Amino acid sequence: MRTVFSEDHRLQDGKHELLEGQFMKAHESPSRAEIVIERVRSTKLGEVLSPSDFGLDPILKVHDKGLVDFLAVAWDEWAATGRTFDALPHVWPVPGLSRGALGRRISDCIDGKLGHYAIDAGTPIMSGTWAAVKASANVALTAQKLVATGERSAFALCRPPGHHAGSDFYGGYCFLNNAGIAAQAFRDQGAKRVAILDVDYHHGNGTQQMFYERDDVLTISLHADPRQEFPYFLGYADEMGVGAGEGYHMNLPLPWGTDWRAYAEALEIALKRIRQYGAEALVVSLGLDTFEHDPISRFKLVHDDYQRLGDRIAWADLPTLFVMEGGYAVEALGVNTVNVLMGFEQRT
Ligand code: SP5
Ligand code: ZN
Repeated sequence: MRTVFSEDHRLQDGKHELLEGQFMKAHESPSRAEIVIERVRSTKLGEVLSPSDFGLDPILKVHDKGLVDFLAVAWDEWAATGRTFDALPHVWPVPGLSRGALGRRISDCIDGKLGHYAIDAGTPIMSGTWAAVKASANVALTAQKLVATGERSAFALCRPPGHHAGSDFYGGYCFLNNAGIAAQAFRDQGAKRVAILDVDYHHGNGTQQMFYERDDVLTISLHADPRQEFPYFLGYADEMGVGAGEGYHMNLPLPWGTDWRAYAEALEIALKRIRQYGAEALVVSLGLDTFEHDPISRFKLVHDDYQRLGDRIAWADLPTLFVMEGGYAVEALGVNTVNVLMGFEQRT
């Protein structure tokens, strides 16, 4: 399997995030991608390619121009106030602070704009953020092209991750939805039906929102129950799509402490639905934060389970694009990620 990777990921290097009320060292760090690419190389998984530049068009197919334009200038506007530290929001337009039928006003002030576009205070913006974010989307699109032009699978080693970013919001360490952008590219290149399987520990709220009213992209997320976990407000089992999209979204929330046994049962439900749907391509939002030692998560998957995960995904028998999402037990991240990819390849 070939991997697409860009050194530009290093330009996203947040100092801090607000996590559970405390300002702490950012978990989503450059070391994450470095350890994964090292493992890809040392295991000789396959060739490593640099991304091509696809420009903004494929991004704007699934993201609002307002968000994209904001991300491009957010740091400059923040820095223009004289602030030399990472940009984070601190106030949000919750319903009681909103104008209802009058519509959302976007403040002229950078702090108002950050609150408008961000869902959390855990996703720092700095001078290199936009360059890293664009490179991450290009990594996904380059790997997507490999699969669309005949490769059985490819690995997009994206960083920053994407699945918490929706059409018009960012957060959860994510800015643009790399998996969603890639799924849309499959559609635009002729695939009639595409499935996105999200195995990150956290609910793929951005992916859900992006495709919620569509039946041409089936979205399924296995994740920690939002009763217990971020993003709290979405990810419940009764969210199944609306309008044309009704029946084309599936949430499989699982409790803290979930191990492979329970995880595999939910995974089987997801994969059977994907087969039945008749997808022509599969995009996997590959988060490894389900690992037993992940510092911010509470599932109990072990190293070998990731090979099983790859093997099960291969059972769907579809052209498959793996897109890197979360995973914060950095020491183990290279092994766990490549275990999934090797497990996938060994079945085929
Ligand atoms: C891509 C990705 O994995 N993003 C994850 C962002 C998670 N940020 C907030 C985590 C909050 C963890 N604590 C929840 C515990 C209890 N209620
Ligand atoms: Zn996650």
